[in-house]
Amino acid sequence: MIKFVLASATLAIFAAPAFAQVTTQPTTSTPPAAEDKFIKHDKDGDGALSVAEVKAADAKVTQADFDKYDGDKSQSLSREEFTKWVEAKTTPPASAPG
Ligand SMILES: [Ca+2]
Repeated sequence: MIKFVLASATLAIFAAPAFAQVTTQPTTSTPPAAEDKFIKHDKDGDGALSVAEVKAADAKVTQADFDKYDGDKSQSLSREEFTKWVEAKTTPPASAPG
């Protein structure tokens, strides 16, 4: 039992530096263009785009469009949701003839 405790303590000592090196890097894969647009349209800087902010950016956007990408129905688009929208808008439809 004592050996087990010692072994655990030794592991903890070796593990400590590894924990110290862990940095909290954001793992967002947001393309720079979408990220840039997101920041530009996020007028109140709360990290999400409300329907008003989206409509201010593009008056043609309807509530239905908004709801389609508001995956968690939070009435705002997160960066992730907005990026999906941007990608959908910038990617030509796969059903295009040819
Ligand atoms: Ca906002």
